[in-house]
Amino acid sequence: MRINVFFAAQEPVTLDMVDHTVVVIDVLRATSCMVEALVSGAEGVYPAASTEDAIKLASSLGREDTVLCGESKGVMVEGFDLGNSPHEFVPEQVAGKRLVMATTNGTRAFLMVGDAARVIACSFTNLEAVAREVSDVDYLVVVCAGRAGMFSLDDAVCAGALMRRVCERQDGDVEFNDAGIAAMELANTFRVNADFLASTWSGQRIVEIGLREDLELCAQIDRHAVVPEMDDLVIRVRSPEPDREEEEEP
Ligand code: 3SL
Ligand code: MG
Repeated sequence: MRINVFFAAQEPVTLDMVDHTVVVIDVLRATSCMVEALVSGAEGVYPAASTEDAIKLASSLGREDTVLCGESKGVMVEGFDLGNSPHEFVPEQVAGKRLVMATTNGTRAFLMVGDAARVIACSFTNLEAVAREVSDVDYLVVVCAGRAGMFSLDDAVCAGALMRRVCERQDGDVEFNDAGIAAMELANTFRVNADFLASTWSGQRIVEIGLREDLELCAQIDRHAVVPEMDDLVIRVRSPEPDREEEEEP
């Protein structure tokens, strides 16, 4: 198995991915929100590159069953239905709805890798489910959304934690690029909790805008067992959440 990590979603990320499985990580907060939304019964998440694109897409899909969500500078965009706090994505708001989501880094990262064979969304909250899902691929690419094209420690530690779990499942050799080696070292160094997230560049901003409670949720490792996967530019749940399935049984 070969694992290549990109520490930020930039142009080179788009190269040579057609045959690869790509995992996109934006712990704060896009992929954490996607996981919550899909577990809460959202029909699918449509990532948009900008606020303007999101508004256009929502009106072409039909505004009635569409929830416009995301952020600009961390806060909800005027005219949107929801912001980018994972707590907002509860069943009362999103069940059965299409979500059109525009965020500064996370949703753009998905669009950059839209040509890959498979694109999966990962955060700390669904780490184990994703590790299980990608453990048997030959070539894995992990794209950290980063912030403004730059390194984000929260995403890098999540990438390293994912790789550690994937490696634990391998019998054979695993090769990494240098960013992959560094990500695994980082995952060994930092203990993941809300204080850790609050210490990061992205986390500091979230605390500043009064949304520290988001960090508590985003730090909950394996809170859910879903694998969100993008198909035709829509992110949907690949495997149902076991707890939910059990609950639904007669
Ligand atoms: O950039 C993104 O995609 C974000 O999720 C940023 S923020 O955490 O909502 O500010
Ligand atoms: Mg981020």
